[in-house]
Amino acid sequence: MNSATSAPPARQGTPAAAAAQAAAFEPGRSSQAPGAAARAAALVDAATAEAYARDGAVCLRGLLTPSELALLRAGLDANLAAPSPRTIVASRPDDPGFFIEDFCNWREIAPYRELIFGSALAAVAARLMQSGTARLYHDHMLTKEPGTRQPTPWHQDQPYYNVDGLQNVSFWIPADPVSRAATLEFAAGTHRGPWLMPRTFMTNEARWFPEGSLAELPDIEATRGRADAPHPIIGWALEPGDAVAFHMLTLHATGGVEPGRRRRVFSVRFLGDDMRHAPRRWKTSPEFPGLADELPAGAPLDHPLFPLLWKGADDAAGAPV
Ligand SMILES: O=C(O)CCC(=O)C(=O)O
Repeated sequence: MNSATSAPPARQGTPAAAAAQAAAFEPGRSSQAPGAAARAAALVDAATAEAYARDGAVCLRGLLTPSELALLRAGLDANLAAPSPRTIVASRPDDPGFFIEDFCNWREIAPYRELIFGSALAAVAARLMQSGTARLYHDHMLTKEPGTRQPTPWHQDQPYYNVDGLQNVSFWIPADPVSRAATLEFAAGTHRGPWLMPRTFMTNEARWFPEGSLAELPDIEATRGRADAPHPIIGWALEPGDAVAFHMLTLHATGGVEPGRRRRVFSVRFLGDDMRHAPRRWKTSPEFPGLADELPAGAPLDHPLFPLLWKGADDAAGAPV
């Protein structure tokens, strides 16, 4: 998502520098984290995989272990103490709270990296995507401080991204308890398409596509709670360690957060076998400056910025579902 009220500053460094930095983590790191296949098999049984394919969103209870949750919190602390140049403030100046986002920090923030490389996230992603491989796309921190009113309106993520394809997943992982009222909600089944007109969150102006060139968002709220809703709204209250997983085309939204309740979230996004580089004419969120010069349109995202973190093992537990 991109709810920026202010444009992010230019990304520091070149893709080549970033690639060199990323490569430092590559040798000997197949990222087949010990036990990941078994944990993924336990978290994503056949019913969960089916629900993901049907609805484009599922709840995963206990996705993170307590030590992984500690890494997440350490990463968030470091990130919030020293936001990157990519940070954006996504709430209005008169909002009683504060909504801050940051992107693509796994190379700089060691606890984020350890969490992403050392957990079962990639293996879980592969099972949900029904993909033999899982490649990291990017990480995205979204923190709403207590009392933040700024909602995140219904939107699809993929129009903001530089990737095409169907096998993808984002994990939305809160570090704080999230009530049913403040959780991320999904319009079930919208991941099957079509692409819907992206609009600015503040002013509702069409973005990148000329008015009328894409279908408009259906009025998801109009059928909230109705048995005949074409796209039922689904969502779950979450405890720290739980997460929701959703497709990059699934319409999703959240409200603000209650006074006295902080909501720190880390979204980690993965790409499966069929995902391809799709340089856009518009500024993507996040941006990957210079990448279009290194990776042709239509190519797999085989680049150190997007490390391959999972390759289906020979054993049944590691194989794609
Ligand atoms: O956390 C939020 O407010 C929105 C999350 C979102 O849109 C995303 O992770 O793609």
